[in-house]
Amino acid sequence: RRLCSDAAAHQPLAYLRLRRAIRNVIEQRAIEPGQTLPSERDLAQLLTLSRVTVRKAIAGLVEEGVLTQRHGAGTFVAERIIKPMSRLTSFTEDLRARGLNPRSEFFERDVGEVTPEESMALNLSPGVQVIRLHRVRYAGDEPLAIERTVVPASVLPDPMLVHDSLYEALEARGCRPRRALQRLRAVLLNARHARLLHVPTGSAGLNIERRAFLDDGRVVEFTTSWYRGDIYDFVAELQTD
Ligand code: 16G
Repeated sequence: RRLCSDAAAHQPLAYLRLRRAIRNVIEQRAIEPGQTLPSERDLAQLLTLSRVTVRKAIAGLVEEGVLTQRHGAGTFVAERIIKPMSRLTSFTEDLRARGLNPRSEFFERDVGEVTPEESMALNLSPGVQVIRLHRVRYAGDEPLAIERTVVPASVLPDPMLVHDSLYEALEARGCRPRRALQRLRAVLLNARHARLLHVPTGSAGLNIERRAFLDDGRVVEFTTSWYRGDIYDFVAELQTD
């Protein structure tokens, strides 16, 4: 019992504290994308931490895609947006973690009866209501992706509940998805998509479909996205069985 009330038990581990501190520094843009982080040894000395602690904190941020390492050249704040495929995060969370300012511009936010295609994608009965969001996703002024999302109205009854982040709106209703299936394919961006993303027609893009589920198996969202291929890296950690 005494162990449980010990203050030390509530202190996050040193490497987790350092990881948060480095993330804050990046979020505040004290180190810009592309710039190098001080070396492991310098950080350890400066902060009077062990090198093991520093290494663990940095490894965590590399795994998250916030930092990248080039052999012999050191550790950098990532320039391209590196998105781990195995983490169910939102656009807003991904950008904030990199010190960028996520924003959406909607061209459509409505409610309607599910179409046959949508009812298959979301596993819904014909006739039920869905909300639809169609938007361009920005980091500040720079467009990064186009997204078309369908959500059952039973999960989110009003599209106006989504101010900027869908996942925040879902979280507020206790409907944050726990699991998702995602398919990614290479595409050439058509004229319309290219114009919205401020890139030349025919530029490389990533077409991604995400079906996200609640614990009970109900589909929460079906989103089709077009991400800019010149900015995004999707990475996954692989393991043998
Ligand atoms: C990401 C998801 C998308 C989800 C959105 C929510 C991918 C490929 N897609 O863009 O499915 O709807 O995040 O972001 O990662 P939000 O909460 O910022 O609206």
